[in-house]
Amino acid sequence: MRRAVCPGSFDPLHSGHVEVITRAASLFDDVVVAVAANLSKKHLFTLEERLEMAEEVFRGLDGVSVMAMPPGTLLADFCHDAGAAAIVKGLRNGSDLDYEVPMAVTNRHLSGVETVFLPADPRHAHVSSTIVREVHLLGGDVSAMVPGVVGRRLTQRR
Ligand code: COD
Repeated sequence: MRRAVCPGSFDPLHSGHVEVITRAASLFDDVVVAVAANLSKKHLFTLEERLEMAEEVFRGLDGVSVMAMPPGTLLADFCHDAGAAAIVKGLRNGSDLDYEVPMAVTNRHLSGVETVFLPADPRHAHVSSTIVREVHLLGGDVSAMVPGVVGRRLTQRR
C-alpha cells in the first residue's frame, strides 16, 4: 500500500488545499492529511477546530484520513511513523518552489521520504490561508475560496 502525507497548518483549509489533496488521493492508495500545530504561527483556529473542519470536508473521500501533527513533531518523523512513502505538496509559484525544495531535501535526508509536488490548479493558485483570513476579517466574502463548513465557522468568528 502506498501512503502519502499531505501536511499543512490548514488555518483555514481552502479550495487549493482540497483540490491538491483530492488529486493526491487519486495517485496514492491512502492519504493522511496531517494538521500541524505550527509553533511559529499564531493560528486563527485551534488545532482541534482545524481537525474537525478537515474531518468534515474529507469524510466522503475514499482513502483519505485526517490526523494531528502535535506541537514539536518533525514532519520526517511523522511520515516515518505513519509508514508514508511520500509527502505531497501543491506548488503555486516559484516562491513556493524556492521555499519547499530545501524542506523536501531535508525531509528525504532525515527519513528517506520523498516529496511529490503537484502544480496548483490555476483556478485556486491565488488562494492562501492568509488571504482567506484577511479578506474575511475585513468583511469580504470568501465563500468561493473555502468549503462550506469552513465558511460557516468563519462566519461564527465574526
Ligand atoms: N493550491 C495548491 N496547493 C496549495 C495552495 C493552493 N492555493 N495553498 C497551499 N497549498 C499547499 C502547499 O503545498 C502547502 O505546503 C500546503 O498546501 C499546506 O499549506 P498551509 O499554508 O496550510 O501550510 P503551512 O505552510 O503552514 O505548513 C507547513 C508545514 C506544517 C507543512 C511545515 O511547517 C512543516 O513541515 N512542519 C513540521 C515541522 C518540521 O518538520 N520542520 C522541518 C521541515 S524541513
